[in-house]
Formats: sequence, structure tokens, C-alpha cells
Amino acid sequence: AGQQAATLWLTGLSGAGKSTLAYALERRLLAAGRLSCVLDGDNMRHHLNGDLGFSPRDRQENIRRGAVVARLMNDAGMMVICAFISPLRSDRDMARQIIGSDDFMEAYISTPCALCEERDPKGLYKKARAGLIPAFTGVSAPYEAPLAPALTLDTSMLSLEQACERLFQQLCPRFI
Ligand code: GGZ
Repeated sequence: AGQQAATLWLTGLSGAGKSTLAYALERRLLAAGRLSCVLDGDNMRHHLNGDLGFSPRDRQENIRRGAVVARLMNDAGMMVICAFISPLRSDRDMARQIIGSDDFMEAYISTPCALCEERDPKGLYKKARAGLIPAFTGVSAPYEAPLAPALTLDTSMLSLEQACERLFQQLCPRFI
């Protein structure tokens, strides 16, 4: 019998810190002897999801494919950390269904929109405010916060190390 695997699903705005946290947790798991894999929305949009944009329909398909890949990897015994904005509850519910609710843990990276916009690491908020990016989450497209996430982390209140450690301690022990 293989080791039990699961998917940690990180949701939150662009610039909230999802990808940074996901890769930090991947290293933390490895230090504990557990191999994992990060599926990052922005990254996957360069290859598997290169045909998709940001309409509601395309976001849904983006999340569906991410969840299907995560399920396959879980089946192979691999822990998966997904970092998708995944702004709609209905789309996250779909991901939970695809992956299986026993193996799906939702973590809300709740960094306030104002701080994400202040960080603006890629200048996307600025472009969105200028009208250059239509349907930008938090500016001109909706974000629905999870109602009952397994964990909520506000990166404006925590260091990367603290946030990563909370994810690791509170969600991962069963899988080490
Ligand atoms: C939101 C956008 C948009 C729009 C480009 N809305 O912070 P980033 O830059 O590096 O990551 C974001 C990424 C979002 O991809 P996801 O696959 O996570 O989104 S979703 O779950 O909603 O499908 C952002 C960039 O793409 N980006 N245009 N209009 N984010």
C-alpha cells in the first residue's frame, strides 16, 4: 500500500503569496522526507493551459485541469500543492469533487487586496487599474472568499516562514 497523499489547495488574490508559500511548503515537506509537487496556475498557463484566458469559462477549465492533474498525482502517492486564484466557490467545489473531499484541503491566503495591490510584483494591478487587463481579480472581476477553509493565512501578519510552518503543522502531519 502506498502512502496516503492529498492536495493542499491554496486560494487567494494575485500577489497574496500563494506561489511563494507553495514552493516554501514543497521544500519544508522535502526536509521532512516527503516528496510533493506544486501546480501553479500562472505556471501551468504557459503549457498545459496555454489555450486558456480569464473568462469565467476559461478559469473554470483551468481549475478543472489542475484538479484532474492533482488527482492523478495523488493516486500515484504524490502530495500536491495547488496555487490557483480559483476565485469562485463553485469552481473550488468542483476541484474538491474531482480530487475527493477526503484528500482535499483548502487554505485561504487572505492577504488583503490593498496589500496585494501595493506589492504588485508584476505590475498587473497597475495595468488593471489603467484598464489594460480586463476582468482582473480583485479589481474588475470577483473573488469569493472560502466559507469554511481548513486554514486561513494572512501574509500581512505572518512571515513566510511562519505561514509555511502553519501550513505544514496544521495540514500535513497525517501525510508525513
Ligand atoms: C487574475 C491574472 C489575470 C486576470 C493575468 N485576473 O499573480 P500572478 O499574475 O503571477 O498570477 C495570476 C495568474 C492567475 O492565474 P490562475 O490560474 O491562478 O487564475 S484562475 O485560478 O483565476 O484561473 C496573475 C495572472 O495570472 N493574471 N491576467 N485577468 N490574474
